[in-house]
Amino acid sequence: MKQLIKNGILVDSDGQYSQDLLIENGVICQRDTAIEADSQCEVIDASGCYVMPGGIDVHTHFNIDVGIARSCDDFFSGTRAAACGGTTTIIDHMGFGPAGCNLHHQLNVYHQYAAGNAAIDYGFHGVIQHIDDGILEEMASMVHDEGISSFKLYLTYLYKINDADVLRALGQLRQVGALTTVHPENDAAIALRRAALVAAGKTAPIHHALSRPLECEAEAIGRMINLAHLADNAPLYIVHLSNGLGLDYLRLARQQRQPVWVETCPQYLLLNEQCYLREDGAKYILSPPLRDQRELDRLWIGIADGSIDTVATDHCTFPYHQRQAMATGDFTRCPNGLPGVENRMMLLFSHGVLSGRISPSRFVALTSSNPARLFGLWPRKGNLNPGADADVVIFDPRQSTVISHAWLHDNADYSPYEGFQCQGAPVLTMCRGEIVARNGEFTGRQGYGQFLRRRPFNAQIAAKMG
Ligand code: DUC
Ligand code: ZN
Ligand code: ZN
Ligand code: ZN
Repeated sequence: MKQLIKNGILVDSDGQYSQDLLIENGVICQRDTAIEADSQCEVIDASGCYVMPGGIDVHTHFNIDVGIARSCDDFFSGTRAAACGGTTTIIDHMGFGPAGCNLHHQLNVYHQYAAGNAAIDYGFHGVIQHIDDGILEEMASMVHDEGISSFKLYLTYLYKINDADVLRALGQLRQVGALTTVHPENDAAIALRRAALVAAGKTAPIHHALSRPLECEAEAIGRMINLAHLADNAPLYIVHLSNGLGLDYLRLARQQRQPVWVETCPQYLLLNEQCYLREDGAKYILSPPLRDQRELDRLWIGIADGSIDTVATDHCTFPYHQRQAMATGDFTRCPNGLPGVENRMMLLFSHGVLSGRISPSRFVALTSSNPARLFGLWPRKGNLNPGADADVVIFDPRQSTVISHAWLHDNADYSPYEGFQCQGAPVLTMCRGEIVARNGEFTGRQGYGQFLRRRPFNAQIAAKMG
């Protein structure tokens, strides 16, 4: 089976080229100017469009049990929505398991969730919910036998770990070739503020934001940077950055050549804390919370100047009706998280590329190449070079859309981006040569997605990020 994508503008993280792309059996076999189609070739005309590596969303929470509720997108509905939005690979963050469970326990649970369900390729980030000798010992086999080369620690929530355990985890993960990722928020500061707000009867959605201001996040980012430095410069990845002060700490560490990287998400670039003052403010409760517009502006500077490395979604869906029923006006009872896996690519393309903030190449770096390089998928994913999987998204910059939950493919009952105008739309998504979405419609198959055994973290590959 051969396919030829003709007449488009090929974009990778290095530049853009008037080239055609020849695909054979799901793998890219040639990229060149004016490739001739032979009789067995299916020809896909990409005139006027950008042809880019399929999106890699390295932060989703499908089917996650957050203790008070389970998110409503599973590995099928979540990956179906991702495919329709131009994403061909996701890496899901495992949720917490039973107290005391080991790393392989959660891995088995997640294999069961995803196998036979995912419509695009997938991997998992491990979760460290406690540290003991057994967990430290298991880490090597998770990386080398299971293909799990990144893990997440939480500094808040039920299974937050203390600084000594953070140091032990960072040191061991560095040694076994894994990247440590972290949800950085200062738990004690949040608990104190939250208790004061609740005691004063202040439980509206805006008080969620006031209970965990940006200092709580920035402090934890600064602490993690220093702990990683202490752990013999362990590689560190900060998830879902929402503020400029944390970014400044990261810039300082990077200037000193510390191996630290950072992700942000469309919600922190495009939605501000005014959302909490709306009548439907509960739709926007997530952690870290949405911030003041000045923080959004600072993050956009980081998107443009290269100091932010990836854009992922943190897709974690609780329907509005469930939020209302559970919260009954009290933010502390509302499950946290926003949907968005289907809109990441179009939002960043429209508000980043077509509004002139970033180049098409930088878009590819943020949405695909950098994630592949950091998370052990390069060179199989994240590029359009011969030998790579034929994971491709074709973006038509002439198409405009208004986002409405009515045409999205997740299981939520709302979109936080309802009514957003987007210029440019993904018109075709291909995962290993299979067309899994066309013009916003799902054309793939439940269970088509393959588990990706990721390579160990590689500092040389990470150093070449765009
Ligand atoms: N924050 C959320 O809002 N939801 C899921 C997990 C997280 O860190
Ligand atoms: Zn988080
Ligand atoms: Zn998350
Ligand atoms: Zn549809």
